Amino acid sequence: MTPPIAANQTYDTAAIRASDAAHHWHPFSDTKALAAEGARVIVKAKGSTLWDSEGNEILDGMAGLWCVNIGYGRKELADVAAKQMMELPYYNTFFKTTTQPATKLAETLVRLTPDGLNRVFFAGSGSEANDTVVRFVRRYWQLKGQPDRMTIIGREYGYHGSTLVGASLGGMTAMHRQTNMPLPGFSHIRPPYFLRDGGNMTPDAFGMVAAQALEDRIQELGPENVAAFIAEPIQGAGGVIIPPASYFPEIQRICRKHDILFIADEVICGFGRTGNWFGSDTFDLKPDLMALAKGLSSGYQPIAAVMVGDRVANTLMEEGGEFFHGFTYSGHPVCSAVALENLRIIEDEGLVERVRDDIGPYFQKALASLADHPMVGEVRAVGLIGAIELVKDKNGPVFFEKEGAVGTRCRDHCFANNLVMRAVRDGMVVSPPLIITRAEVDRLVEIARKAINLTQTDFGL
Ligand code: PXG
Repeated sequence: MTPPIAANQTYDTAAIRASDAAHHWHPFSDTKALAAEGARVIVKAKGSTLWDSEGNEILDGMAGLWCVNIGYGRKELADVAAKQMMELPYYNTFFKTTTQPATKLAETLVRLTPDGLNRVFFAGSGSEANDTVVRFVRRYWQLKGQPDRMTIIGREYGYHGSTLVGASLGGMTAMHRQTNMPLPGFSHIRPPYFLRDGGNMTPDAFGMVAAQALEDRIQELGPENVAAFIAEPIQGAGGVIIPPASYFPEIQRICRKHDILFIADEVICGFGRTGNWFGSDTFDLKPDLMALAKGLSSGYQPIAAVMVGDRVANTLMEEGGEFFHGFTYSGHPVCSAVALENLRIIEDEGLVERVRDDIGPYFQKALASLADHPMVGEVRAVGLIGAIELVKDKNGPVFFEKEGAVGTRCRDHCFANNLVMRAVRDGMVVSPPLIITRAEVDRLVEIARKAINLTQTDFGL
C-alpha cells in the first residue's frame, strides 16, 4: 500500500511520546501505565492500512473504532469538507433556521433506514444520541399520561456510550462500579450469549430463554413502570455477541405485549456492517427509535443521529410543543456534508452489497478457519463483524479463570505483528473497513493465528 503522503516524512517519535505521556489523558486507559510504556504514534492511513511514526505498516482490523466503513484516505470527503467550510462552516438549527446539508442528510437517512422512522435529530456522538433517546422516551410517556414508565431495560455487556446516561443504559459493570452507576431508572438483563450460557440447548431454545429474561424483569418492575428496552442488534464492544435467530422475534413480541418502546442502537451495526444497511434489516427489527453514529460519517467527522419513529414523533409533535433539547453541533453543516458524501460513496460503490455477497462471506469463511485451533472455543461472524473466542478448553467450553489476561496478551501480539484487533474479555473482536480486500483478510487471519500461537506458548497452554 502506498502511503497517502511523502514516505520520507519523518517524525520525532520520542518527543511526541514524551509530550503525550506528560499531558494527554487517554480514554479507557491506565494513564500512568501508558505514560510509562509510551503510546504508538499513528501518523497516516489509507484504505485499511495505518502507518505509525516509525514507518510500520499496520492492518486495521477494527476500522478505527468500528467506524471507518469506507476506509481511510477518501479525498472526496476532504473536498466536501473544505468546500462546506468555505461556504458555511457553522450555523445552528435552533432558532427557526436550517442548513442544506442537515436537511438533505435527514432526508437521506429517512430513505435508508427501515420504514416508519421519518424524523431525525442530530447529535455529535453515539453517547449524545443515546442520551437524546432517553429524553425522547421519557417525554413520550409523560405526554401519554404514564410518567411512571421511567425505567429502560438494557443488557449486560451492552455498550451505549460513556456519558452518565450512556453508561447507565449499558451493562458494563466495571464502568458502573467506578462512578456509582447506573443512575436510577436503568435495569439490565442477561445477553443472548450462547457460548457462555447455552449449555446443551440448541441456539434457538437458548434464544427463547434469554428473551424470557426480559419478560421476567418486566414482571419484577411492573409493566406500568417500564418505558423501553434498548439493544444493539449485535453487541459490539461487549464481545460481538450474535443473538440466535429466535431471540429478537420473541423480544419484540414481549415489547409489543407490554406496550414498551423498542430502541435499536445501530451505532456499530449501521451502514453496512452486518451485510445490510442496518442490523435492524438483518434481524428484522422494527424499532421505535434508532441511534446512529460511527459509520454515518465513517468517522471522518463526529456526527450522530436519532431516528424517531412515527409513534413517538407524532405524540411529541402533536401534543408536546417545544422540546427543550439540543446541542451546539446538532446538524453541524460540515459534519452533515461529509456524512452525505460518505453515504453517497457507500451507495454508489455498492459497499453494503459487497459485504452481503462478496467480502462478508469470504471474511466469515477465512475467520472460521481458525476454529480448528485448540485455544479457539468459537468463531462467530455476520457481515464484516466477528469474534474469535479463546478458551482454556474447547470441551465445555471452559473459560480462563482470570478473565481478560489471555485476550489482552493476544491483542498485544497482534499489535506487535502489525494487526489491530480488540480484545474483549478473552475474545478477539474484528470489524474491518468495508473496503478491505481479500488479500488483506487473508493477512488478518494469518497474523491472528500467529498471535494465538504466541499467546498459547506464553501461557504454556
Ligand atoms: N452505542 C454503541 C453500540 C457503541 O458501540 C456508542 C453507542 C457510543 O458512541 P460514542 O460516539 O459516544 O463513543 C458506542 C461506542 C470499544 C469502543 O473499545 C466502542 C465504542 C466506543 C469506544 C470504544 O470497543 N462504541
